[in-house]
Amino acid sequence: MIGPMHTSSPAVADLSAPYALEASDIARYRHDGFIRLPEVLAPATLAGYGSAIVREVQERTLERKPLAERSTYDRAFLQVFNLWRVNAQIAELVLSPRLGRIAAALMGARGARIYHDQALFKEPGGGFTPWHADQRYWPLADDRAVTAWIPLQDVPLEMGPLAFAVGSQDLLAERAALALPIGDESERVIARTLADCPKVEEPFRLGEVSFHHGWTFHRAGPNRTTAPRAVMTIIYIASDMVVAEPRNDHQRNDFATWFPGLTPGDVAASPLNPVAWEE
Ligand SMILES: O=C(O)CCC(=O)C(=O)O
Repeated sequence: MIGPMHTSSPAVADLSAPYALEASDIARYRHDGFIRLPEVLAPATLAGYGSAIVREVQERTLERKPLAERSTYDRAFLQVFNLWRVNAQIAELVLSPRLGRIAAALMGARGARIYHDQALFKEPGGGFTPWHADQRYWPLADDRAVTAWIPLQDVPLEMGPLAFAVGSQDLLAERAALALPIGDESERVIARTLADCPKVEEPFRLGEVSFHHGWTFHRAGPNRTTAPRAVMTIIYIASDMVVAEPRNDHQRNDFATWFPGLTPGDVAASPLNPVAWEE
């Protein structure tokens, strides 16, 4: 593993400075289950990290089937995990105090540690991302988990920006029925069940970052442009999060992959889960 570099470049300084998160932003996140924050990262900062992420994704996705031969899930995006482990420059972004501090404040936690990162690139002509909620995949003891969705270029509507069902993290009665694996069935059932739930689907500007709760239902439209939709995501958990007994096969797989060496009841602090920010 390569650890984060400690340089004094302007990009690193940008990643250390606190973001001016307002109490009203936190209240809105808790109410809506997500928040879109403008100007979290400077375009110049993102240009450098973005090129590194694009290079790593390209190298790791050379062999792929034509879109027409893939499942709905595999048409939605190219997915590359934990680039922070293999690229010291990308580790600066993923472990950045600026993003970690926002995540901790939104979760109401003393600190934020990394669950994992994922680059999610929607290819030109790539399909929609079906409705789903992330936390059905995660063996966590409580709901203090949040994903930062970081576009590496502007994302107009025709490129498939992330869209959210407002307040859907609080649909506790519906959760069991809607917690389907991501795919055609989740798209159909969740779209039908949440038909009356307000949705937010808006373009993203470069520098804007959204944060969504683990139980917020979300999707993204297809990429109808000729350019890839390059997005980096970072999943944070509370720094004192406890690992739970897995409740399904996906959680068993996640447990083995992201919490090596831990057993249920442990604090989720394997070597793969460093703290990005703590009070
Ligand atoms: O980027 C996408 O299309 C989906 C992202 C997503 O589901 C997530 O970040 O949880």
